[in-house]
Amino acid sequence: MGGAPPMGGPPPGIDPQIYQWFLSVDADRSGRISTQELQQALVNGNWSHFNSETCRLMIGMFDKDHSGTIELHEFQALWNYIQQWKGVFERFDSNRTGSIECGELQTALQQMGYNLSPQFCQTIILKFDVRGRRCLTLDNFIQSCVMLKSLTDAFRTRDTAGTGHVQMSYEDFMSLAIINKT
Ligand SMILES: [Ca+2]
Ligand SMILES: [Ca+2]
Repeated sequence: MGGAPPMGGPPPGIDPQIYQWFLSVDADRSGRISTQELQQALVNGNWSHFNSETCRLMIGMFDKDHSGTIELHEFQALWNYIQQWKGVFERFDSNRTGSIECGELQTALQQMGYNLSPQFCQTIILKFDVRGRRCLTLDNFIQSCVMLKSLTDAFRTRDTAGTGHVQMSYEDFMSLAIINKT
């Protein structure tokens, strides 16, 4: 056979459902998904669209060929990732408000293995909740969890004795902050 796939069908090896989702996100039918298209396609529990930083962050994670956009072969991994976060978010949104409040965030972070104070949870919410609602929607929940993970990983590679304390140089600190800027 070979050649172009039949009209409307997915290319070989691509799940038909994933292909349909890809087509619905790829609004201009260019075969690539941009930050703007992803942002339009993803909604939070309160029907607001995802913020552009989270979309850029996720595209960066799954843009394996560094084209700046998500093509069909990269899309499945991105889509699964979003669905996983959605599941985590819904699990910890115990009062079903469509957002994660401070107490819920505290439980979530604890169960993810972070040892952080309630005050720190407040700080996260203040920093990431750009809408001023004192809670996190799915987009800024993903964004803050990704940042926490990469900062924690970076800390742990330096905290080889596992004491919770590291000594670091000024430049090392600055590099960490720049690398983890979301
Ligand atoms: Ca790409
Ligand atoms: Ca909630």
